[in-house]
Amino acid sequence: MQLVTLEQFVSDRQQEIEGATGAFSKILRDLSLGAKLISFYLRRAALSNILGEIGITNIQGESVQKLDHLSNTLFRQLFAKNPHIAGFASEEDDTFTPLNPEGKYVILIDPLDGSSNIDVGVPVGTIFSIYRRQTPVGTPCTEADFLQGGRAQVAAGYVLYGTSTLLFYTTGKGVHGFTLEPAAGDFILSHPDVKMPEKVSYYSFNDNQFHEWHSALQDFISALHRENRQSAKPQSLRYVGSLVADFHRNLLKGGFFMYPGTVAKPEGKLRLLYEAYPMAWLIEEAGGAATNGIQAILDVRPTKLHQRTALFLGPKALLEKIAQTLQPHVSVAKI
Ligand code: AFP
Repeated sequence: MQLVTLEQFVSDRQQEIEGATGAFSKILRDLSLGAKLISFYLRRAALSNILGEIGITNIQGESVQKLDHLSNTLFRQLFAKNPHIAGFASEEDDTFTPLNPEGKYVILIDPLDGSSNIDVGVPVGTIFSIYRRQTPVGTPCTEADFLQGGRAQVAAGYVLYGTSTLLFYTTGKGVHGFTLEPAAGDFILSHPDVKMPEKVSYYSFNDNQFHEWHSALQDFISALHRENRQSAKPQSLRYVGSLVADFHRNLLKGGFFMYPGTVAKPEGKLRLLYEAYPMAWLIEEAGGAATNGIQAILDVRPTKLHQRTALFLGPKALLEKIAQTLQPHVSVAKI
């Protein structure tokens, strides 16, 4: 078997990002270094007194875990030293941080997604998204550089800290996955050009909110359950509660994920910029689809850094069916 490292793979494909000059390789190198360090911290977290909460609440209203803080600080420090990165925005921070005015790119990150799972050893992840800045090089970046919309991403990906540490990314030329070889300390190509199966083997959602969803969505899911009961090969429920882990399983095995809004809170829980855009691009590149129930996520216009959205991820045919079901109720549910 030929071993191809992430560094080699990216450097061979520099031209995938139009006009790239080695900057993208350096950004991915920082991302992968951050991922290796977080992977190391997570493995010995219970032994290093870095589990548990810090005692503060972040901009999302969520309690900050020690490892959230550590991961956020780590990425900020790595990116601050990278001359190609003009600014950094994180799900953990109130607002974006301008970094190097000479940088051409801005980066958005969810440093440790699913962090309520850390204390119990359940997989968590990092999600990232990179844009070419809009404002002139040589000036401090502005919020507009981060609010360009999902179709302006130049790279997006995630790291899954699971039984292995995996890094999957896209630059719009397919989705490629790498596995961390701990002895060598390198990410090695393990999943070239991933395509999502059409068949839905798993469905993933938190049905605790079933009765708060719009009735059209309740009816759709009840019908799915009925079909499953009659099927010789029913779909199985798998829900980790870490988006990266749920996404990754469904991408490789074939599945459907949703985190819809409720009638009272139609905007849902997940973040458009840090979670939905990167996952939407990845799944589209793998042959699937991502919507907010009705509209393609990548076409949803961003208005603020911490905007939330309903999120549906899965094979195109299924998401089209859901969109047809929800469309007549859009004015009621604002899903
Ligand atoms: P935490 O980072 O607070 O654990 O939230 C994880 C997450 O943003 C996403 O990764 C999950 O898909 C989703 O929330 C799970 O939310 P529920 O716990 O409400 O099901």
